[in-house]
This record gives sequence, structure tokens and C-alpha cells, in this order.
Amino acid sequence: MSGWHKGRSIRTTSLGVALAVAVPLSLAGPLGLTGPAGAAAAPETTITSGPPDGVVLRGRAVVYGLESSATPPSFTCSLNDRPITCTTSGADLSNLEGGTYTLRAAATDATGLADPTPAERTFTVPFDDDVLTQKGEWSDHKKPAAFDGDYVRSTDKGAKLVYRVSDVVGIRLAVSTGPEFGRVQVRLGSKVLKTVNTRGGVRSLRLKPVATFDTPRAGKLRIVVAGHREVRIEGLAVITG
Ligand SMILES: [Ca+2]
Repeated sequence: MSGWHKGRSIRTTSLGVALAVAVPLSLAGPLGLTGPAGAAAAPETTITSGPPDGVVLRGRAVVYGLESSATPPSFTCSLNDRPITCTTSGADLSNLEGGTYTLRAAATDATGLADPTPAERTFTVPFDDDVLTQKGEWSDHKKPAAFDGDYVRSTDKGAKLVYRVSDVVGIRLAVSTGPEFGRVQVRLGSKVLKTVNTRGGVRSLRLKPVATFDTPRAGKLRIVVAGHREVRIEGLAVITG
């Protein structure tokens, strides 16, 4: 994750840029910045804005601000190891499919030398409810505030939404809440992970925690209507690791 760059001797804050330029080469060794001769010149990358590492987004777009210790600043970026374009204003990502992503950004100097330890953020985009296989009575509804502008609704006890997952380390359920709303039970294979209560104030896009796993799991995920009270499911965040 991002922890590696937090402990580095020189931070590329606005102050850090000045420090990085000012530190004599003779000090670079003791500060732990040099490997082979010349490596001290490698630029440093800092992610200056955007959501924290490990976030589940509430939409399909995200922007991370970037800063480089090199002048002029330039970056080489990848998203899940595929090259993407970053500019001096950062990584501007949109129209993202459901899934977990790792953004890596490496500052690159005018000679093409890149930061050997790119800055990293992981984040997850929920899947829309329309990827879930419906069993029992469900109906589809539009609502601009819902994830992807829609949700599925049921009052049919035992009705299910099914989705096969693999390599999953975390699950959150995107639901609407309402004063008379009921509960759903979330199961992975034969194991009950959690009963999620959707009763609450009238709101869309609540990301309800379901489970986190120390080791990745796989199986058939079932969201089961637990009673006859209304439930509205907007999407499903599957965090993979
Ligand atoms: Ca939806």
C-alpha cells in the first residue's frame, strides 16, 4: 500500500521540494537515499489529494493530485499495471468499471529518470445492482441519488441476488435506507457473513460493511431478503486483494 513512502527522509511537500534540492549529495548517503552513484537524483512522487488508500468510491470517477520533486514535473502512471495518462494536475480517472484498482504514479525528470518507488493508492468501485442475478421477486427502479442511478427492490422473503466472487478480501453492500425498511442476510457459500439492517432515515447510497477477510475468499455471494419489509439494493462493492 502507501506506507512505504511515509517514512522516507525527504517528503515532497512544498517544503520538501526545497529540501530535496538543498540537501548536499554528501548527506544523501546517511539519509538512506542513495544506492549506486547518481541514484540520489531520482525524483520523488507524492499523492497530494484524493481519497485515502483502500477507499470504496461512491461513483465511477476519482481524481488524485500528484506532486514531483523534479522540475518541470512529469509523471508515468499505471492503473492495475496498464499505462494511463497523468498530467501535472494529477490522475483524472472516470468511467471506471466495478472492481479494485491500484494506481501507481512515478515522477519522471527531464532525463527520463523515474522515481524507483512510485506512489500508490488502491480503491474499489462498486458493481451496479444490474450485475446481480435475481432469484424471486425483484423490481428495478430509477433514482438519481442511487449508485448508477438505479436500485432493485424486494419485499419477497427469501428472494436473492447472486454474484460469484473470487480473490475477495472485503465486501460492502450499497443500499438505500428508509424508516420501514428491512434486513438482508449476506452469505458466501454456506456461511452467513452478516445480516444488514437497512432501516434508517431516507437515504440513498449507504455503503454497509459486510465482511473483511485476512485471506482472499471465493464463492457464490447471496444477498437474501430476510423478511417482508422492503429492501433496496443499489450495488455491491467487492474488494479484491
Ligand atoms: Ca444501482
